[in-house]
Amino acid sequence: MIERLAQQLTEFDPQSGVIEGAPIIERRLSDLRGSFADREAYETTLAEADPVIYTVALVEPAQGEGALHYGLGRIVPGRIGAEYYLTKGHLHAWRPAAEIYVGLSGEGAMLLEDERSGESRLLSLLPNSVVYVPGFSAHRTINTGSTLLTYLGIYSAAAGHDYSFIAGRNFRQVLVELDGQPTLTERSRFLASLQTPGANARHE
Ligand code: S6P
Ligand code: ZN
Repeated sequence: MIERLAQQLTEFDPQSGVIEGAPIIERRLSDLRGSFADREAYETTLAEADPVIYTVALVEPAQGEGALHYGLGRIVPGRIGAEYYLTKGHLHAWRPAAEIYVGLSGEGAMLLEDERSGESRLLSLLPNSVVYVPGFSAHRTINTGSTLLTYLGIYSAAAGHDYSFIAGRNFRQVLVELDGQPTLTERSRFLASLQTPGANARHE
């Protein structure tokens, strides 16, 4: 008899972020302390409410060499100060492990940062688009739209998550709304612009 894997076939609902039978990780604003650049805006918002920023439904049908895991991510729209709602971001504990992201709904972006070169790259995450995240890349997903951003992330069961990079110094770049447009700018430059009202964080 053929042995069938648990969760070999699943159905998902991007609107609710639910995959039948899969556990859901819920990240609220309070779980994202240190993720957003504008600390004052973060504390002010958190004093009023602690909304769910994103959820991930996790499917782990098998373990071990060659096996795959995947997650259904769902980020609500919004900003803390000028910075769009985002995921914490991580490197894979097994650094060479790549990942595939498939955009399902909404408008967003993936910010990648190569751990070895420090190089940043911003890639659109849109419905019917696929983003390849190479190994050794810290990656974070960002909702730049006004609706839910949903996607599937598919990765090696052996990849693992390393969040210490983010807890340490965060990404070098931030994606902020400037003049109504998503704009990638250096974190240090953006932080300096917060200290100097009227200053422009844009690269001139
Ligand atoms: C896992 C994959 C995604 C993220 C999800 C949440 O390798 O990249 O499923 O877990 O986008 O992000 P984070 O940074 O909170 O794990
Ligand atoms: Zn990942």
